[in-house]
Amino acid sequence: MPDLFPRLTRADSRLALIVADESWTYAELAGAALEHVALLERTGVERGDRVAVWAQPNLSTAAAMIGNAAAGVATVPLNPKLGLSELRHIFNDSEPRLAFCAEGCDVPHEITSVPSLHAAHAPNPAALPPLAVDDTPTLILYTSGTTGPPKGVVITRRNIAANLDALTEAWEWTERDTVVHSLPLIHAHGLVLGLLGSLRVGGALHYVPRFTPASIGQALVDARHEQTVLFAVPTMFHRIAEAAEHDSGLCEALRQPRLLVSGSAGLSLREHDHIQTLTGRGVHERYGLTETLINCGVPASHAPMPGYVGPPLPGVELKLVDDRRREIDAYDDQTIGEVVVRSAAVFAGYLNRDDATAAVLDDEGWFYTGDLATRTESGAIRILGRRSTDLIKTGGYRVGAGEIEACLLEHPSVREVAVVGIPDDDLGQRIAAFVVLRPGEHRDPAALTSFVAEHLSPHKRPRDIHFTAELPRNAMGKVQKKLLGS
Ligand code: MLC
Ligand code: AMP
Repeated sequence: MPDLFPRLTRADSRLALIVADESWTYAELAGAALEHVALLERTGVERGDRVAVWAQPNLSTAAAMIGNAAAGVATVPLNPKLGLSELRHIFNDSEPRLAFCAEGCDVPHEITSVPSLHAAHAPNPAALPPLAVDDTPTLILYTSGTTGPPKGVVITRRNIAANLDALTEAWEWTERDTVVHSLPLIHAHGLVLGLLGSLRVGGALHYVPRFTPASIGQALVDARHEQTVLFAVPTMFHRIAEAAEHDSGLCEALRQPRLLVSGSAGLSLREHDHIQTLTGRGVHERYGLTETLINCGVPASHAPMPGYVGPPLPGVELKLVDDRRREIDAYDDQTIGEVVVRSAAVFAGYLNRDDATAAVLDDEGWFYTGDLATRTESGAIRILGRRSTDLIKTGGYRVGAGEIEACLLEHPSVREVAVVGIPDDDLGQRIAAFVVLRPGEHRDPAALTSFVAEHLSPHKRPRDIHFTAELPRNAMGKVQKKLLGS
């Protein structure tokens, strides 16, 4: 029977996870996960339920997520910095039976409708029973749309296995690899690829709890006797490259990994060049979405392809379509179409949102990404932008303009607001809000920024606030966002 995490079933003494200065072997992780399974039983959590897990950088967090998966319980990972409004929405929508937080970590907010539990799992060596690769929901990943609050993307065991196996093939990823990363454990990148990916291939993950260029450099130095692979978003590569300009040790550390992999947003040609100039080696890009996991990637056997995210991964069908969803045949790297994909990794739908699912997933299983791209003669994809300007990618995080607007409209001083993404060398896009104040209110940009950071998450806060007497509107009264911030 196909098993989601074969090495946790074998449970040997191979190092599985390092978080800060603590580490567990596969056997220890399996034992801790089984302890979590027992805890679920004691608290009455059953197969098919959902359990929220505060994604604190801690070994017990990983044990809880694996334990949930083993018990047939879906994990709802929670950003430790979530604001109360967003947390309320996630809890109301996903109705978790329990919220788990690793002992010693702060739970930022208490919501009394959901029992909350702090625990530290013990690494007593054991073996996990096999986890059948089937359609059991395993993760509910909350992600933004253009309007409304974030939607819960239901990811199954089969989605995870299919995508990780495709990446394993493309990247020649094996148990000899140690992945180094510092991505939050709440999204496809850090959680599915970074954590579950390492565990599925039977390699190790060296998790860096707090991203700085120096902490990544140190992790690479610590792992210098291993074969490493570095995963990061473009903002991280940008900051690492800037720091490496004055740090030959960091340049040297960047030369070590078998692969440097960038994703979650486009890595600019300038950044590719910068890293190549500093280190003499390039970055392999891959492209995906929460709903589809990873669709394209430059194979390890191929040189990096600046500007391109590579061909579709094995098992991923990809087509480009026009505005009316008609297929475009061109392989000329010029004709632009929307990327549409079909694969075993495509999600099982949005939780409680059949309407939203139907809008992006057709009857034949094709998922409409909203991303615009061209395709070369050899099938390599070049991502050029998104259909909607209301989806902002900032620091690799997807943020909906509508969600920030709705939040700011709750602030007593705000009468009208429009949010846009402005090109930014560091963040890719930075969130900018154009605000019309109520009469008599005074301009306090810091108060508005903090309002969003506290109600939603800090990464959703506008970096620029522009006060304006009115918003540009067309004859129909619709705000013309193209006229803002350009
Ligand atoms: C600042 N802070 C505030 C604040 N202003 N807090 C409250 N109120 C305010 N007004 C605090 C923050 O809490 C944080 O605290 C600190 O300032 C810095 O926050 P930030 O500015 O938001 O972080 P930054 O340094 O810009 O982070 C950059 C980054 C981050 C690259 C580390 O953006 C990141 O981790 N990105 C990864 C996103 C990701 O994983 N995406 C994957 C999506 S999946 P403190 O305490 O932290 O200092 C996907 C699919 C695919 O896309 O293809 O992969
Ligand atoms: P998310 O839902 O956070 O996973 O965001 C998915 C979006 O990130 C995609 O729809 C793309 O717009 C963007 N994205 C991910 N990887 C890349 C990449 N390598 N190049 C360009 N855009 C990317």
